[in-house]
Amino acid sequence: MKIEAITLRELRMPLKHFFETSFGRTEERRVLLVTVDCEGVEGWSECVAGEGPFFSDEWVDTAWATIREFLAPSLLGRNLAHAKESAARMSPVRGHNMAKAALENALWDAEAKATDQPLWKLLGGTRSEIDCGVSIGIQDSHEQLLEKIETELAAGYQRIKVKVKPGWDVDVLSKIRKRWPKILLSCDANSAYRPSDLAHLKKFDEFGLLMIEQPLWHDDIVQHAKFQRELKTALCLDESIHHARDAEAAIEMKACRIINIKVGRVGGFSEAIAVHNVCEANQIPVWCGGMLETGIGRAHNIALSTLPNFKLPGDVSASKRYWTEDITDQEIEVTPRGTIVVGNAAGTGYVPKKKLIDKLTVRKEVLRSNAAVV
Ligand code: OSB
Ligand code: MG
Repeated sequence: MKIEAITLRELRMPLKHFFETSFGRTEERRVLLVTVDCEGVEGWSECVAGEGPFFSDEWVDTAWATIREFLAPSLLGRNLAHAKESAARMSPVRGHNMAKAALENALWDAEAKATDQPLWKLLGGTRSEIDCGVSIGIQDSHEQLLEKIETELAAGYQRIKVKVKPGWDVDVLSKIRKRWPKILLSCDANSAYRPSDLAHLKKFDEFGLLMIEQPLWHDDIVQHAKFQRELKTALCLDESIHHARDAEAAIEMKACRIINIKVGRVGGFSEAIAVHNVCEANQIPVWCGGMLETGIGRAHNIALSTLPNFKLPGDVSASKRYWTEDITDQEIEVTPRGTIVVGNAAGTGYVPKKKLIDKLTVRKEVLRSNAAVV
C-alpha cells in the first residue's frame, strides 16, 4: 500500500440541536476529514478534534498543522504492508492522538478496501450487530431533557447517558429515575467535580447508575481511585485514558470498573485494540465513545464496536440525531431494538457523498511527497 497523497478538508456543519457538556456548548461542528490515496484505493476518516482545546488539548487547527508539518511527511511515499505500521512511523511525535488516529484510520479503511473485506473484520470484530446508547447534553430546562429522553427511549436506544455538572446533577437524575425507574442510565461529568465533592457524588449512588464517567480532572487516575473506593457506583474513565498503559495503570489502581474507548483519543485503531485487549484480560468491559462525528467517523466507531469486549452499549447513534443531511450515502440507522446491523461491504461500508462534501468544504489541502521514499 503506497501512500501517494493525503487530502485534508475542513467542513462546517451545524448541529440540529446544540450539544452542551460541563466544558461548553457546541452549535456548529468544524469537521476535519482525511483522505489517503493508495494506488487507486481511497481511505477516508474523520479527525475528532473539537472546535477548541476543551475536551483535550487538541483542536482542529493543531490537528491540521501537525498532520501537514509532521505526520503526513512521515507517511507520504511509503509503502506499508499494513495500516497498523503507520503508528510506529508517527510515534516520534508526542501526543496529538486525534491527528494520528485520523491518518491511521484512513489507512485501515484503504487496507480493508484493497483486500476486499469489511473494516470490522480486518479489526478482529466478532459481532455483526452492536448495541447503541445515546449521550444527551445539558439542556435549557429539566423538561426539555426529559422530553429528549422520552424520544430516545421510544426510538429504542438501550442506554441513556446524561451530562452532569454541579447544579445540573442530583435533581436531574432524581427526576429521570422517578419517571423511568428501570432504564439503563449513566452520567458523564467531563471532569466537572473535585475531591471536595465526594459527599455530593455519594448521593448519585441512590440512582442505580450503570456508571459515572470521568468525574475528576481530565488527566487524573489517582484521585479517581480514591473516589472509586468510596462510591458504590462504577466509575468509567474517558479523558484520562490515552493508551494501553493508561488503561493498565487505571485498572491496577482500581480507578474505574469500566473504560470508554474513543479511537481518536487513543491515537488510532491499533492502540484502541490494545486498550480493548488490556481491558478484556482484566475483565473490565469497554464501550465506544462518540465525538459528535459525521457518518464517516461514526462508521469507524461502528467497526470498532464489533470487538468482543465492547460489552456495554456505546455512544454510537443515528445520523439523524445530529445532522439534517449526513455526508455518507447511507446514513447511520438504528433498529427499533436499539442496535446497528453491521454490513459486509468492503471498507466501512458507508460511502462519502463527495458532492455534498465539496459543497460544505471551507478549506482543502492536498499533501504529496516531494522526495522518492519507500
Ligand atoms: O465525553 O463523551 C464525551 C461529545 C464531545 C466531547 C466529549 C463527549 C461527547 C459526547 C457525545 O458525549 C457523544 C456522541 O457523539 O453522541
Ligand atoms: Mg465522556
